[in-house]
Amino acid sequence: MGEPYYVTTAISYPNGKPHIGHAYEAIATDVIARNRKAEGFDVRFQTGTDEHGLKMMQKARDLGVTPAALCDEMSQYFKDMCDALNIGYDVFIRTTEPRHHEATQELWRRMEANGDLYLDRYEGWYSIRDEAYYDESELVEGEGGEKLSPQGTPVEWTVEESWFFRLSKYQDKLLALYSSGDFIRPESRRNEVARFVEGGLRDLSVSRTSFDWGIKVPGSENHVMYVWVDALTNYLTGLGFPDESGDYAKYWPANLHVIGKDIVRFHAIYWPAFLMSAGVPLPRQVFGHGFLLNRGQKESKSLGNVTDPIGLAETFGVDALRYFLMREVAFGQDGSYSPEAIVTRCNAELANSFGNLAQRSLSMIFKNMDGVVKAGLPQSEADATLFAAVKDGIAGLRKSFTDLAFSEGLESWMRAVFACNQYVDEQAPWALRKSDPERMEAVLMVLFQVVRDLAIAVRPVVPTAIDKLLDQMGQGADARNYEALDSADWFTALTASGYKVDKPQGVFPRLELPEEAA
Ligand code: ME8
Repeated sequence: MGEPYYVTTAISYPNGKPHIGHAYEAIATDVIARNRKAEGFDVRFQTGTDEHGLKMMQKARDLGVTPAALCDEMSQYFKDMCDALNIGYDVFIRTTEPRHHEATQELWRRMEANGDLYLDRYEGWYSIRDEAYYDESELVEGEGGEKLSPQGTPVEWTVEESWFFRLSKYQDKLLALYSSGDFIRPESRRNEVARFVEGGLRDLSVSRTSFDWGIKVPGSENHVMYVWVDALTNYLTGLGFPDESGDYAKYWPANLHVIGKDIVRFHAIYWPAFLMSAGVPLPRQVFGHGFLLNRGQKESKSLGNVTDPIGLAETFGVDALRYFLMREVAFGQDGSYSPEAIVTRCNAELANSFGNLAQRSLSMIFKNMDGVVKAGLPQSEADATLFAAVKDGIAGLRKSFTDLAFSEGLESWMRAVFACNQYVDEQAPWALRKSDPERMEAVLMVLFQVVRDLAIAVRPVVPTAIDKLLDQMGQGADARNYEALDSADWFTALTASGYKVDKPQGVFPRLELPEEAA
């Protein structure tokens, strides 16, 4: 087994069904996990649901069910989404699990033992109806000039007992962390967070007494923990913390937390401060990806433009959706999607370029060479040039993927695919069939090899289609990682095994715009 690599998504609030943002994050993280596996790492991939807090309690109350029953039902939708999108997680964590309560209480005890938790009073404008505190700046004025919450409910100045975390103590340590490496990416987000921390940190209220759907504070049973203390700890729970042997010893500290830009502050300020306080090593990196917009607009119930990501995968295919998202959106920036954009991108690149290249090549080998693959044929300069271009394109993909620059990586891969299609046009193997059959065989064998390499390279993004293709190319399930790209003798070994190409089945169908979207 290779070096350990632990990657996580944020855990989703299951107070609604999964939306395209959840799908995007899960897909991007899955591509990272599959890419690291392909590079030889021993990968651990965790995702899950964040089930405590006022929002879940209110939603359950509105529906007339218990919060626990609501969580069971809603969490399943997120698991189903992962299955539908081919997300190969190792652990799906739910914060209502007993093991998570134990882990979070242990982290709390360690922060308390370090002198970082103290009881004080929390004061603010409280709405009993919303069960929430509001900032003075958020309030609106009622008809009679009275103060109201943004929801229009009455608020009262309320003083409540609360535990506080000494966040202010960690300002300098956090700033040192940001400047010492690439803890926060992309850089624009790091600068934002650093500016915020430089402005000064106030201690953080980390418990509530006004509701009880949460993790109890050890020794203060009428308090539940602030939901972010609970939620962030999930990354430790899934490794068996507080048991520090086994998975924890192997995979902690996490290599990468993949999250959206709206929750970078929680991951880049609170989380490392809690861990420093508890004496737990810090994760190596937090990456804040951008938001996905529907034709440039945020999805919302009131606009009626909420898309079910599972429906998109059913319409266009999981691999097409995965490819589109990784190719179209520069990782770290916002991006936009629409059915037209998915169809255009996937038809141009997957169906017409790579899919067609693979299908044409295999079908000419099947028809013109009886499916036989042959090694040791004479090589021309054009062949050597093509091998070099493909090698370059794949090296570019690997480098960019390591840097989490997926769109660039796929662009580099696409350049290699274009070089192959140009080679096919120039060599015109269909014409060589009569004029120079030996050269035709050589050309087809070059194509077989480059298609196989390009397939292996892009497999983390479109695993289902690529596995179907590699199945048709005699490439064993254990020979699909990047190590296989460096193998010097795979092709000779394949030809020696007597392998024959069968009548090929296309793996990247041309997409059509569904009628309702056209
Ligand atoms: O924030 N595009 O949960 P969540 C891309 N429970 N990403 C998006 C998005 C969009 N339109 N909308 C949301 C939470 N996201 C907390 C996390 S982690 C310890 C606790 C991302 O269900 C969002 O940024 O609101 C977050 O990373 C993830 O989806 C879950 O969001």
